[in-house]
Amino acid sequence: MKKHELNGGFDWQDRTGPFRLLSEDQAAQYNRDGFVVLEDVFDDETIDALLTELDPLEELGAELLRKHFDGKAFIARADEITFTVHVVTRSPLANAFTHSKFFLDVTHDLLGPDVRLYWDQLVYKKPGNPEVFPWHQDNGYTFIEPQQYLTCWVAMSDADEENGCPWVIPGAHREGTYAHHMTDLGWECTTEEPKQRVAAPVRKGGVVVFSSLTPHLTGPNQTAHMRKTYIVQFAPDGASGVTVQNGKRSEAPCRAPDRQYPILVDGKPVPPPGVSD
Ligand SMILES: O=C(O)CCC(=O)C(=O)O
Repeated sequence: MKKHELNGGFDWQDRTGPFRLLSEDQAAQYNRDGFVVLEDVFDDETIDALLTELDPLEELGAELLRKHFDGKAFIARADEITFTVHVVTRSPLANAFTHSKFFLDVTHDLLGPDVRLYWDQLVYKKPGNPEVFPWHQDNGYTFIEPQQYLTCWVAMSDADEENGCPWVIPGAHREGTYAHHMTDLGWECTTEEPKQRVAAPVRKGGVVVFSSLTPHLTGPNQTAHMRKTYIVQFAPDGASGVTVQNGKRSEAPCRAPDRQYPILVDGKPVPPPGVSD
């Protein structure tokens, strides 16, 4: 895979302890393979309460796509795969969820003491969708510096090889961001079958934790049921989006107040709005 034009002199930094949440083995797997699957993180009650609030937002978005965009906009296709972004701005429950102890601890372990929410989106893969979501790194969508941020792929339903769980190319995160090209299905960093790929099935309430630099895809959904995930991404405070236009480099800090808020400052939790510490 070819490197991204902005990826010069990247040096992967292994995360070292002491850890608040991860075991030494889990941290070693993250450093080596670029991902770790953590099962039974959230209970059914928590996930079901979120779904009650978030499913209507997804349905609204899919309906808008059908009504005004012939069912398709950018990489979303109403009856195959939808991306419902920034739900923290519309759902107090989702906002509070991003401040859960799990996220505070896992981001402390894998990013450091000062952390902001970077992005959140629901991704629903609809029954019978025959397409993969192609190999990509999350940092291939928008180039962020530092390149190492964190994706938590929260399973809102069981995800396996039949219905479109993530697959990763282990170890490939250590080279930094690769060049991506656009396809009808999304940005892609390789069209070749990698030497090794590993499936990351996960049960409802579990989380696939991976680096923004871990190349991953999700498979087709060959079942009659919707596969649902809530993707919650965190970046170290001070991260910026980088673009180059006509040879001029610009940086935009990831600090949108309504959706890129701090969750950890100096290792201490920042409570969600309306909750005092
Ligand atoms: O969950 C999916 O099916 C694909 C989503 C994904 O990989 C992403 O949004 O980066």
